[in-house]
Amino acid sequence: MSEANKALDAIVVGAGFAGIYMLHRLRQQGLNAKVIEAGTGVGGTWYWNRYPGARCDIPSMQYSYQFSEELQQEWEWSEKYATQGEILKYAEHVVDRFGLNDGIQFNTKVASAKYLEDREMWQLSLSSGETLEARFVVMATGCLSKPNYPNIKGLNECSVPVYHTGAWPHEGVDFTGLNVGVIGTGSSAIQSSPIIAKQANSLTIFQRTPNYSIPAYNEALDPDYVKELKSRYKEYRAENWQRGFGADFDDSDQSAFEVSDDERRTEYEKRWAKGGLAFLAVYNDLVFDMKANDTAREFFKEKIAERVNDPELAEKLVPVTPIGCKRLCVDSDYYEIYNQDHVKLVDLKQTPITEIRGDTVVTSGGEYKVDAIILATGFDAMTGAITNVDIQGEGGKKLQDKWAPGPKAYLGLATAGFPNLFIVTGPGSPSVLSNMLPSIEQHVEWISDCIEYMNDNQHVAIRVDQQAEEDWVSHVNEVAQTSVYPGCNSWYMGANVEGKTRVFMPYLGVPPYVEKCEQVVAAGYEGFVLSGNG
Ligand code: NA7
Repeated sequence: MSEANKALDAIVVGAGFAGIYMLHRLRQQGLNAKVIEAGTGVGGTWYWNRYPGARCDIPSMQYSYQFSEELQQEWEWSEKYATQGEILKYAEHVVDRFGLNDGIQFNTKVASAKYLEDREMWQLSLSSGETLEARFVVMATGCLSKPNYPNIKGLNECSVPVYHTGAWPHEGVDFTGLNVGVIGTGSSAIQSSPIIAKQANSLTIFQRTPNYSIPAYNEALDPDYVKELKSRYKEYRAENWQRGFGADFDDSDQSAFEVSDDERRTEYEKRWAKGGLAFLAVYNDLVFDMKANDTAREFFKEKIAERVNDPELAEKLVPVTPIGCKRLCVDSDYYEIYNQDHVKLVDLKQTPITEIRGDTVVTSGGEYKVDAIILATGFDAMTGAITNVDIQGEGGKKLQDKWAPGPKAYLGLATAGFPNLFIVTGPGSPSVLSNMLPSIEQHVEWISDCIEYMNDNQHVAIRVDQQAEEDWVSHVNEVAQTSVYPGCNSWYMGANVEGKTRVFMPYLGVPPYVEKCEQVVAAGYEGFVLSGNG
């Protein structure tokens, strides 16, 4: 066998937080693993999303690895919510610290992965023309990594520069004096628009669906707070594993209706004053009971009205969907930009975009001449980057075909018909409904422990049992139905991508999920079939 197609123990696709930790774990086991990464550097979503104002909406003291006590003690975050740049530096630091760089092949995409049934090996074709073989494949491709490009007539032929927030130029873009159009009003638009508004001559925001946003109140981290938290970091992390979203949102165990209207109002004000995603945990039924959710919706409506001077405009910015149903956004002065004369909102529900003609965005109600267009139109979330690779499993079955009616994966970790192929934070796991970094660590550790177990017991292949997968997918849906989440056209449902089947993809509830993963292992990988000499 030539050097080019020498067999590896494992190939990891993607060098984001999942891929780099996976490489570290596999190397610790003495395995020969390699990461294939499309970008020129590590960081995954934080490598690509370099738009102005990009930052994490989970507090930085929680959005970090916990596998190394030294790392978490030594790394210093500067702000409550870390910027994209700082998170990228952190990822680079981790790679240097654990000597992982030589295990990553950059500038290379995995085009296809084929399971060779006779040899129980995976064969991967790379954009570089190389072919690699490995026993295991780990898809560490991220949940928000394949940009969603809208199907708008004339977009590809338009005469002005078009930027997608999820594929932002590394050198940055200077919008000084330009007339800028932003399409979309999700988190990326809500984070970037206040900064772009400062530079641009005019900013026109094209809104299809309004989103809820709460202030971030970002600030420099208080050294005393950091010191105190670091003194009990391990315990703090352990506590967070017991919380519904796997993050410290100061979770309440009270229902919104256990308190009087006045008390509830006071509590909402308190949470608002703190800002951030923790608002969702103000009552334990906020995302489960529509009536509880309605009380918070009314509160948000008032808050938006307070922040926007023009009542008619404020009305257009108020969502009609339940809070949390689409991911709550966390902003720094988003609504306030609408009080500036040079910022305009175009409500696409009333006047949809019909085409982009040259330098003009044309809607059914008017024409908007722009110098640049920003597509803040999100991602083909959770499955897009996986099905982007032509994955062919047993019997020549393609994953794209299997998942066309909706993704099916057992625990979000693996999928029937594709032996020895693992997914980090795949559909059916808490992933985007949790603090991503701890969830990534939990998956990476589960997968690497499984590989170690297989090696120790001379197992050659691990397969998902079809029935276990069906049962798990039904359970994911049942749990989702008890909540407000399936109640709107969110990317959790795949509803933002034209033609994508609408299925609620993440699993709601970190503690029961982790418990299930542990039970599966304790029961000898229940729901999986291990083959070989074991
Ligand atoms: P999101 O949250 O998916 O937002 C995308 C926005 O783009 C949203 O407002 C969409 O409206 C809008 N969109 C998508 N396609 C179109 C078309 N064709 N025409 C007009 N508007 C469109 O992506 P983000 O990048 O902002 O955030 C993703 C996550 O990253 C976020 O939740 C955080 O976790 C970080 P829609 O709501 O679909 O009507």
